[in-house]
Amino acid sequence: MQRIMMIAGVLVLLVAGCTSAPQPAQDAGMAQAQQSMVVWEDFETKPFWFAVANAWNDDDSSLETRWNRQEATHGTASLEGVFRMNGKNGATFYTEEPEMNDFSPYKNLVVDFVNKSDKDLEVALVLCTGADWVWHESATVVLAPGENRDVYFDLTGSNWKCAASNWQFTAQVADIQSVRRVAFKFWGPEGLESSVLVDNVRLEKK
Ligand SMILES: [Ca+2]
Repeated sequence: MQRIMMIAGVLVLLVAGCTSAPQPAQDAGMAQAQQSMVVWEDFETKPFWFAVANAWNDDDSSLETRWNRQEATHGTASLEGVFRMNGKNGATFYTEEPEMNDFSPYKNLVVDFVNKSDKDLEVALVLCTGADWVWHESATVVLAPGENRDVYFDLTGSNWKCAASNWQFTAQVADIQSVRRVAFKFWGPEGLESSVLVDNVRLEKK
C-alpha cells in the first residue's frame, strides 16, 4: 500500500512537472524571439520607395513602385516593384535616408518577398553607407515563383562586394551605423515582365 502511495505521489509530481514546468520557459523563449526582431519597414503607410528606372542612366530594368494595399505577408500592405528585365542590368528599388539608419546593433536583415513571375529571380540587398554613400552589395538569393518568406541577409559577414574589394565578395559593410540608402536589386531572364512584393523588413538583434 505504502509503495502504491509512493508511486502515485511520484506520478502526481511527474504530471505536475510536465504540465506546468515547461510553460514559463516556452513563454520566455517566444518573448525572446519576438524581442530579437524589430520591424524596420512594413509598408503599412505610403512608402517612400522608388524604382531606379532611367534615373541613373545605367540600364536598370525597374519600371515603377506601387503601394500594394491588397496583398501583404504582414499587415495589409506591401511594396510592389514592377520590372521588365532588359538583359543588361537588374531591377533596383530603393529608399534613402531612412529614419532608422543605424544597423550596427543587428546581425541580419530579414524580409519577405513574393515573386509574382513564373520564373526564378535573384535578389541582392544593397546598403549605401557613410558620408560617401559607399555601395555595398550582398551575395544574391534565389527567389522561386510565389512566396519567399524570411529571406536572411547577413549584415556582419565578409561576403559583400564594393569598390574597395574590387567588386569581389570579400568585404564587410563599412559605416553600417550610417545607412543612407537601402535597395533590393533583382535579376531575371531577359524579357521577363512582372513584379515582386516586398514586405515585413525586419532587423534581427545581435
Ligand atoms: Ca506589410
